[in-house]
Amino acid sequence: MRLRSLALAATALALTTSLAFAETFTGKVSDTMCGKKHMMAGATDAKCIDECIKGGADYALVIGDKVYTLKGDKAQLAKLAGAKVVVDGDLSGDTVTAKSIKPAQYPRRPHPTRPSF
Ligand SMILES: [Cu+2]
Repeated sequence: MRLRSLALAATALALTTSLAFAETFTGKVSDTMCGKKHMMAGATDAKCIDECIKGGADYALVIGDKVYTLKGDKAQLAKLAGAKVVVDGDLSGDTVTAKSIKPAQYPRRPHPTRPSF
């Protein structure tokens, strides 16, 4: 009986843990100063983001029309400035706290169909 309730408790715990999930967000790395559009004349998006961060802005994740503040590894974000990324993290209000960030990949082609024997 005791073993059984332990197993149940473990299952319940596993369920709760998987419910406290990280969401996946796909968007473009920007900064909170510029948001969707970078205004710095003659500079690339990455350069503009770099300057804005130096000027005190936070990194931002632009998803469609929405601009979220993006908290994460700044060194990594600096490399991905202006790039399309896939972020695993938590959304709270307008802030995405990243657990992992990776460059977005183009959709994979379906596997070529193999002849069946
Ligand atoms: Cu900027």
